[in-house]
Amino acid sequence: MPDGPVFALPEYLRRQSALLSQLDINSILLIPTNDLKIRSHDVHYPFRASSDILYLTGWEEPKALFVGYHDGEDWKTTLFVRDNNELAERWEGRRVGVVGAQERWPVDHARDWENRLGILEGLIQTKNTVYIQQGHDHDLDTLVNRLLITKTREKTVSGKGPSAVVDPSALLAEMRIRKSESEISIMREAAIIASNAHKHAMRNTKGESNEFEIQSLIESTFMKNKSIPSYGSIVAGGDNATILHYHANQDHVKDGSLILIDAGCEVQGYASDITRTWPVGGKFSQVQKDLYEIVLTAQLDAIDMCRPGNTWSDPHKAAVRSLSEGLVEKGVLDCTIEEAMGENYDGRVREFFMHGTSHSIGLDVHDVGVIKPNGEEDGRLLEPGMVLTVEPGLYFPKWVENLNIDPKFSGIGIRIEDDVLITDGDPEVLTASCPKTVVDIENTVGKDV
Ligand SMILES: [Mn+2]
Repeated sequence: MPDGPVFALPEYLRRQSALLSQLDINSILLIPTNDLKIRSHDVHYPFRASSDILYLTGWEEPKALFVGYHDGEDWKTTLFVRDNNELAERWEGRRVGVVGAQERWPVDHARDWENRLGILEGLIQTKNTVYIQQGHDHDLDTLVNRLLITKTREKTVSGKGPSAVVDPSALLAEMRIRKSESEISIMREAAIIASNAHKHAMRNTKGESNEFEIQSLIESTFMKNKSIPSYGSIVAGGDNATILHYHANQDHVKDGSLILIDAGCEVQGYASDITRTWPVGGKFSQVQKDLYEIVLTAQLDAIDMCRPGNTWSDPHKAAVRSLSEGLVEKGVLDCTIEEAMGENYDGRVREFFMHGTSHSIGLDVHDVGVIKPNGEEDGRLLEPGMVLTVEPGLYFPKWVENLNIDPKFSGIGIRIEDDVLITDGDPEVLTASCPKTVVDIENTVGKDV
């Protein structure tokens, strides 16, 4: 049971007031955490608090609700939490409880979650607008919608009651896209643990293996460092690497094959996301090396575009251009560079690289944040404090017909992904300690020290 939230209280108070100050004082803010979900009969999926409640309060337990409202003088906050209950805690685990939340979490008041509906009904009736994230707390949604319907009618008579329901997610997303110093330091830690996990897997694989065994090397490193996977690890040998979101991880991997591992961890709520592709036998074949170098050059070119003032799509454009040049120069594609790249970065290369190059990363591995807040064609400008992935790839599935490439390339999938912090100066690659060049990889795979 935590003694308090991850960050010092003033950081949360700053975030809360940055959000609340954007709202009309005649409104109320309701941020419920995620609901518990059944996996199978009596068993739940592991609980993960909603990223927004983590962002605003650091509260990690289920059945919680953050409330902000203006009392005429100032914004006030209440956190509804499960109260202490000896019997329930003997079954399910210790709880911080109402008193603990009141004393150690960044809110004015803490209350018992069970009483939230009764306490909030009267308060909501005095407000014009309800800012709520619906879909997490069914009873709360029902209350708000009932008040909206009945009070809209009554409002015409008494002037009381809410007349609008607004989702505050976009406001939170805009705040979360820029990371604070303390968030960045946790993200560095998540990046280093994940880098070490990939290194550990490389070192401890010597020739043929199984996807699940290599997965265990990765995830045991996460666990040893008090972290968990931030998404389902992708451990894809040979042709499986051509499936973008492969997650079966059950196959044998032959010596001579490449293995593509897309796996990151979560540390105190913050994600890392790394992909490395390497030969299980420790030595790239010439064909593998040629394709790998094309992807690596594209990734380095894209990382170099991660600078303030560049647009969100500049790294992607650099990757598409670089892959096109590489594929034509190495004779993989029998066309001009222009044809490979396409006028709008949509040429033939997109047959083999069909995903985006970057996504924001933070409390969510595919983090929130509107990329085109004002409809910008090339996306918003990059700013210091933003963290994004850079992950170009090439995929030549054996089983897809009419790919129109030399069969020697088929059955190969390569992706290289790092997490990159935008700074005032050069981009900071948070996952830089994870081997990436051909030489570094060949010097690591199978070389447990
Ligand atoms: Mn990613």
